[in-house]
Amino acid sequence: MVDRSDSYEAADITVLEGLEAVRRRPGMYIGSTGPTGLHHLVYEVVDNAVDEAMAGHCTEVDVTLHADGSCEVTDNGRGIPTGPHPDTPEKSAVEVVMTVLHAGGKFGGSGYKVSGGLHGVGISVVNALSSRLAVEVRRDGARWEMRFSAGGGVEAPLERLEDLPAGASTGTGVRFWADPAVFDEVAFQAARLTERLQVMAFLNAGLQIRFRDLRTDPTARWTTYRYTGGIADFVRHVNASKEPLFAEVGYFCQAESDQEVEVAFQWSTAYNTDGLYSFANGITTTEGGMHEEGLRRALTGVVNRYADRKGLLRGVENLQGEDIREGLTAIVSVRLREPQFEGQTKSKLGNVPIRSLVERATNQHLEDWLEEHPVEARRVVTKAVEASRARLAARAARDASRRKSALNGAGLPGKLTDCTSGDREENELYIVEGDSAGGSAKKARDPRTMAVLPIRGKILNVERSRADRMLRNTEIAALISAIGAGFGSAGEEEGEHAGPAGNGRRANGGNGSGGNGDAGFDISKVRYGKVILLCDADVDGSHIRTLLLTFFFRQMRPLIEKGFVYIAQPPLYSTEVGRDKVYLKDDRAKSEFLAVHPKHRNEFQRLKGLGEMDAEELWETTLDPDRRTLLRVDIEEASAADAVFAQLMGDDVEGRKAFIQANAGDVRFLDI
Ligand code: 0RA
Repeated sequence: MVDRSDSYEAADITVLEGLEAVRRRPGMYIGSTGPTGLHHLVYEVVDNAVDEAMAGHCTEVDVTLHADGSCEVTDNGRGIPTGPHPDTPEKSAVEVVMTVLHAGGKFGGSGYKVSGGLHGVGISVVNALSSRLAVEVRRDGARWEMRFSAGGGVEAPLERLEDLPAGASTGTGVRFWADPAVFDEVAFQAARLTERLQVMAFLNAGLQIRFRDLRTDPTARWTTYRYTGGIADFVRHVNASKEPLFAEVGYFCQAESDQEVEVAFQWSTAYNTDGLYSFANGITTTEGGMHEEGLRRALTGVVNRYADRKGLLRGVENLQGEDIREGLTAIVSVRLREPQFEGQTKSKLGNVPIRSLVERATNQHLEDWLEEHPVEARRVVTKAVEASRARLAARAARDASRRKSALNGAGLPGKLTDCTSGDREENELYIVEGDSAGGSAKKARDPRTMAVLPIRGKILNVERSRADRMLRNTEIAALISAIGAGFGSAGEEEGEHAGPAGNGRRANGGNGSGGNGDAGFDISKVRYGKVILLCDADVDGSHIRTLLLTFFFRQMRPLIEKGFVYIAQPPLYSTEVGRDKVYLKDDRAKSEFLAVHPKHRNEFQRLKGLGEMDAEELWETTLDPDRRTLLRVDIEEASAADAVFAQLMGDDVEGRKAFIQANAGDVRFLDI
């Protein structure tokens, strides 16, 4: 017979080895030891509570940031079992859950468990990476507590603290101190937490999640997230600053053996096509995956069939997915066993069977919705038909402008004053704000290598208009032909056309040229080695610069990615030294100047516009390659920039104003 204390020790050693492994390679379990990993600790604990909620035993989760740096998560679930654990009867279940990797799951393999948690690592990982942790359980008529030391070692065994009155609520509370020996930084960011907690509340209809931050204000109140409408409320929230095509958000769900899908949707008058948000087991899947694919495919098929059946296509042969998705905000949330997260950032759902579930559910329920909502359906189809017409018109205009430039060799806009050198590498296109500054620039430039295109006032905000309207805008048209390389992305058409779905291969688009006629922007045809934005250093100038960059970002992205786009920096101040005028680039240059000229008493003029300088001054301060400073526009991460531009240029007018005002005069924010 085995000595009981022996086996206890043996089990103990295994436990410590498990938690030791987590401490040795934290990145394997929580992704990183930076801020992302730190916040992941909180989500891991909250996910456990959300699991209880999904099992129908918990309705409230409270998250508190304490002044001592700890984070506390309490719930009103069943409470972690306090009795002996079936596998190691000498230990309480609380101890096992907190110290054994992957033991967080409910014991005994009880049927339907779709757990959240990015890697489903379990709460023991939080313990391993904390310098201290205390767990409180209300269960079996009593309040219990157990404490752990740095790395998850047992500091005090599970203790029964007090009896609770009959009928007292059950639950679990976990308070942990993230270990500064593990993390680069252990201060939580409230905004980061609340953003995720709000999404969790949206994804779990009816669940109440509260948050409070007592670190700076010990009397801070709770912020409460609770949405009885679940993801339908989520769509309403996303569309809050938009103009919906119809009032009521559409919703459907379907469950099957061990997987389920929920979809909520609403169209607005917006022109964006990236309003699809997807989740798997409560985790955001920013790279998409099978659930998104299923939704896109079915959406395209269902709307096309409906439009055709009702005679709403009016001359348009076939609506493309992008036409139908224009202005759509949709959320698809799936729950499944063993989700496979793939892709660059492990945020793409790989489980193939979920695609057909989502596709079947959408085919059936969206078709019903369209039939039952004829007024709404007609608006949706009408918008998609308009989007389709606009897309075809833009393509025709693009083809025409390409033919024109092929015929007359140049087809250059009248406003452009071109340069003479044939060497693209040394050629520069100055895009200048305003006709008068344009005039100075034309006089000041080196005509061999510098071309000047004056842009009048605010160019069209391309974020808020369709391609055909964009092309009719003379400023934009001039920009496109001056640069000479077309615009837009090569017509990317997904394998999601109406008709037989096949197996994901692309069906013919039905409009002859397919994606190939739509060459899009071709960087090899760009006529200049540098495209330089020359705008005033005021709020208007910064707005125009942002509009131009948005245009490049949306329609000529490689131009930014390949480092062709620059920002000229006209000086901010001028002052007189004797009979000479001195220009100073910015405040730093001004203080450096004052350090060198401590006795300088003359005033500093703040230069408001480019128009205030004559040609010679403009050359000396801004154009002369030997003296100027150019800022290269550098997009490190296209997707991050994308979000910033959307926020900046999208429908949220107030948010955009605030952003531009906060950043006006500071061109550095453009170096995203
Ligand atoms: C193991 C088994 C059961 C619940 C839990 C763990 C549990 C863990 C956490 C972590 C935070 N809150 C939690 N709530 C519950 C099942 C309990 C039962 O069958 O009664």
